[in-house]
Amino acid sequence: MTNASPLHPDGSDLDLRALWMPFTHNRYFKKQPLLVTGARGCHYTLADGRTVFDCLSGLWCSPLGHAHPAIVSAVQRQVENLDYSPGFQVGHAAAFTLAAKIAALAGRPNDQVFFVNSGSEAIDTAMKIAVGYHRVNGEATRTRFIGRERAYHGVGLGGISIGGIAANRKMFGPLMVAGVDHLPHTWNPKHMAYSRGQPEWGAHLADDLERIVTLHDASNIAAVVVEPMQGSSGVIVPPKGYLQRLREICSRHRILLIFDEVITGFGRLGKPFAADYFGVVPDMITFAKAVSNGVVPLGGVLVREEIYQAFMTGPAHAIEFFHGYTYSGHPLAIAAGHAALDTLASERLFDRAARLAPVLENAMHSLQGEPHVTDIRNIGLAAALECAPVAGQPGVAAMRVFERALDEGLLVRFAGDAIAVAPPFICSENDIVAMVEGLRRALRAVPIV
Ligand code: PXG
Ligand code: PLP
Repeated sequence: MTNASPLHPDGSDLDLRALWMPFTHNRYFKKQPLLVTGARGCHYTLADGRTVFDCLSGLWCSPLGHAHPAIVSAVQRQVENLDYSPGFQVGHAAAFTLAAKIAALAGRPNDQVFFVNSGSEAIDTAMKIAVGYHRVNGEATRTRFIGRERAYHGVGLGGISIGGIAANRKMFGPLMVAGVDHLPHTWNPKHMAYSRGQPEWGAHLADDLERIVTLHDASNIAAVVVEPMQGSSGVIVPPKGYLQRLREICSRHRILLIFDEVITGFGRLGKPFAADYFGVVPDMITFAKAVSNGVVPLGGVLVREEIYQAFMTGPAHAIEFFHGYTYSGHPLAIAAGHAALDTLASERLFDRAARLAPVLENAMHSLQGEPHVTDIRNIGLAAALECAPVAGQPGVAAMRVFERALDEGLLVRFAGDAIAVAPPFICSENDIVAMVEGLRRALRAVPIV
């Protein structure tokens, strides 16, 4: 089978057949390919020459926009000086200083950082640390995990097991980690449609954790894992008091609380971490994405000091934790991480995200009443709108809005029937207003069927 022949950047025909694209409707894409040829600031250039606004900061990972000069030059310098060095048995200084920088940023200067290459790896790593910790602590029966419905924790076997999106799980049943329960998700349009920021309703949903603890007994439970704000499933914002209640129940039963901050980490809510925003202290924080502005893959787990210390037993010459990746602490990723975090700090971009948040909130909520829209949610510099599904064709309504938004010069993200936006921190108020006006025109252009 041959494809339509989109132009390769060098002008030749491009054969699309060999690449199996991730999380993509491959057949649809290959009929009408959307190729990106460049990126600068808040915009991408497409193969047909159009420029589009990056409404989701890459896949939530590029708050500094694209081709930021500080990151470009840091990575260029690094590749010339030390392109790779193993992370096992030897180290390089910048990995240690970046770990300290992240712990300090989190206000937890004695914490430890374990570096990985993605959010999925961060979650698998945190799950191993949790189970290992209880074991070295003399509580080897604490092996169960509690996740949430609609949660996205990446695509590793650990992440899909505690994750709560059926499509990501249903094919892979036998591969999944045994012993996982799921708390209910907190989105309930009847009680919270069009809430601005945190909904008033829903803190009581955390009490389901008590039920699960009673069912299995706390002595069998390792950790509760939640995204403080559920990003992938459409910006589901925790009800007021909900996360505090989870923390209180976990502490009472000595269950570890893990915040998956792969999306919320490094300023998306206008604070370094969502833990700061909500005033809740988790035992571990998983991060990825914005830590390196998406320029070189990097992720990690921030771990409370006493968890690390618990592993530091046995003979000093012995490995304490049998885990790590070839590219843990990769020099290029670490260089990108330093440059990204230094730039976020020196340009006070968390504050800027906090200042832009109400602009995004007001603009997005002005879409209430537009065709298709049934809910609008927002927190920090992230928002989503829910489209009424086309009967029998879930996801199609949001896909049509995505297509029309592209005609308006906007690259938005659709997941299910939600459209999510999370613009770069470096964008202007005008960019946000223009983005939402483009979305409005897109919504109006999509026929109601
Ligand atoms: N945890 C959370 C909370 C995430 O959002 C991961 C783990 C996995 O990270 P990696 O780096 O393995 O992909 C994620 C990733 C979207 C979208 O459009 C979200 C993610 C990835 C791709 C798209 O919402 N989140
Ligand atoms: N598979 C094989 C055969 C390997 O040798 C390795 C690492 O040495 C891996 C998988 C794991 O790769 P990574 O460390 O990049 O996750």
